[in-house]
Amino acid sequence: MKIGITCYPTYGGSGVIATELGKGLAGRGHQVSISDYPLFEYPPYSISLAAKMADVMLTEKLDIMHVHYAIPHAISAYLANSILGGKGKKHVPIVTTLHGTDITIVGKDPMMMDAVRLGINNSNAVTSVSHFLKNETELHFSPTLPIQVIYNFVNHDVFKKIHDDKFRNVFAKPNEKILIHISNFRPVKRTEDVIAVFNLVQKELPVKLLLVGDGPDRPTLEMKCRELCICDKVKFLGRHPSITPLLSVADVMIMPSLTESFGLAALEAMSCETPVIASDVGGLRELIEDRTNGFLCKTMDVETMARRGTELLSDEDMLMRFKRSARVRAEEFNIEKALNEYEQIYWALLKRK
Ligand code: GMT
Repeated sequence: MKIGITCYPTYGGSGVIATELGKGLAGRGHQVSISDYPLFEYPPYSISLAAKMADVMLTEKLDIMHVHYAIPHAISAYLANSILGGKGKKHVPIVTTLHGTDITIVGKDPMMMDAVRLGINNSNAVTSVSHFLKNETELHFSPTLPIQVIYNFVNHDVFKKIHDDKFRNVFAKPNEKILIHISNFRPVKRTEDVIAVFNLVQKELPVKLLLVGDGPDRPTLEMKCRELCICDKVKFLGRHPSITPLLSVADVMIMPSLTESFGLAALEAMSCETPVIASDVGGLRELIEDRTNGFLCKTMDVETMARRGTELLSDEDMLMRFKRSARVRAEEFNIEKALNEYEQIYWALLKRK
């Protein structure tokens, strides 16, 4: 098949999933083109994108256009098909994968409601990355199409624990534990809770915190660390192209988000044998098994998160058990399964064409 894939060219799980899906499909002999046209960085993004999509659909004779996010990508794809229709050309079937932010946050803005619905209902197939997101979408948008859940995945050979004591020594002494948080530091990630939890844990045991990523809340966090006098224990590492070495030196990840439609960073951590203390929300409930390979705590309940963190980090047997179980659980979210499910959708649409 010839498949076009569109995603946000930014740091984030949806871009990772779209890219890995493209690589996986190419590995199975499909021809895949991923849109990374530089014009997309500038307004009017959706219209430029639609024009580019129509061009690629036509010149590459695409069989399928797979877009990640309803807004604006599904709407751009719909527009692209209208451009093709205007030229008397055939529509290309659109597959839309919902990743969350447009549904859970922007989608609830009444102004955007109809636009999101337009994108979803003009797709030929819609998938979501968790049951939580499927239910949210059905509740708020009453889509006309059934939504199929296809869980996110990781490459378990890439996200695999690397044993490197020398690298670990860069961040912590042998007697110190390491907590890690990775995100884009948006308010939804509750990074202030990461600092609050860490502050409580570091009062109980020797521990360091690695903060990976960047975003709007970072300056506030840096100030908070100064206020709490914990700067020597917290490392702001910024964005990293390869996070496996960092996940591998960490003992526990903390993800106190207000919501996560899936929580790909948690899956990546688990694949590197790093258990996760997370909020009991969204898709995280479908990934983390509470008290087995992580802890699910009430959102913003930093005391409980800190208690669980201290408990886990100070009990070597329990920590080993959780680490092993995290990897076993992560292996259930594998790319082959996801590729089969996406391919089935593509073939069914091609048959209908
Ligand atoms: O969470 C973000 O800010 C980034 C966003 C993205 O576009 O990657 O993440 C969303 O999609 C990921 C991939 O499916 C999910 O793992 C994240 O849970 C989801 N973010 C939210 O729901 C807040």
